[in-house]
Amino acid sequence: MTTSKPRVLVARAIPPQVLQFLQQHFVLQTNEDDTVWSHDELIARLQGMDGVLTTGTERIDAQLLAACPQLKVVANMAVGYNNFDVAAMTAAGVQGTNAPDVLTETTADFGFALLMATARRITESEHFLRAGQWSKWSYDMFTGCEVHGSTLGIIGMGRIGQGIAKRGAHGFGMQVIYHNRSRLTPELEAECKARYVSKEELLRTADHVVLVLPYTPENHHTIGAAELALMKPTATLINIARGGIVDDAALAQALKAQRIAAAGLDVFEGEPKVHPDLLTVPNVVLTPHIASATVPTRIRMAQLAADNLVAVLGGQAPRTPVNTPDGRARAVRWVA
Ligand code: 8YV
Repeated sequence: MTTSKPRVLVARAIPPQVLQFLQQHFVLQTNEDDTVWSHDELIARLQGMDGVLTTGTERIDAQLLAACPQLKVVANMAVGYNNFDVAAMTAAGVQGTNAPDVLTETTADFGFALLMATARRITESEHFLRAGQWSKWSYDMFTGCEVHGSTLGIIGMGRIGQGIAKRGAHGFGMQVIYHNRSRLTPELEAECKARYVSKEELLRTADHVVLVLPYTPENHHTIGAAELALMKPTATLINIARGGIVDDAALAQALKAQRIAAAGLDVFEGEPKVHPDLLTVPNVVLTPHIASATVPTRIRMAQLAADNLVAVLGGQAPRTPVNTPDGRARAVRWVA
């Protein structure tokens, strides 16, 4: 009897140890140059593939699914999966998976780091120093916003939001308020020392507003000019969620006019492009979508995506599914 291994495409560069692991299980096509393929190129490369490991950059939509009828599983190396058309995947019998949990604490650390950098003007003052502009100490040089004891407002209270709440409440004595689609259980609220409020109350009262919600059509421009106008002029806004949740043009205007004190952004509308006005205002800290970027976490994320591919293509349930295409699942047709 001949044995055949499933065919898997790894759409971007991933940690080499995870690539080696995948090589043991599959006939692999890789992208070690880490080229960002166009949608058409991705479709072309997916011909004959049973599974694919994606990152948030690759869009999996109805057109792609129709052009790749043999595809059975798409494993995203990201907790967010707004690059998936989940309904189309379910209808096509394609299993989607994401990579939650393994990045929660790392991403919460980064959210807090970005908040601190923004409130205390770390990058702005470093640029000033590097530019040779530091000639003397002054009492009001780079005075920022208080972090300890202030009010932390979190919009999107999933695992990462809860991690940020705990850091703020327990580490920095902050009053934590949150807004979410659904309230946490009383036990979780107590653990996070967090109080549920309306979005409007949060925007009006928080000293630091942190966005950690998933990007969905309903969440498009959750923060626009009207919401920014509700915020305190001394407040900061931190976005580690997704581009598109904030109206970046409106934010740039608000920062320029100092309608809010400062912002910290790790994600952008249309990234890797950044709204040009954000690049010219001083009171914003900008980072290139690195909230989960530590070596161990990126390995864990890739390994979880790889484990999901092995499970699904071996006829098992994935560890972290995002849909249930049961009944209509595309057949697993090779003999291992
Ligand atoms: C990823 C992220 O690095 O997990 C997510 O949702 O935004 C990041 O951790 C990025 O999406 C690449 O896959």
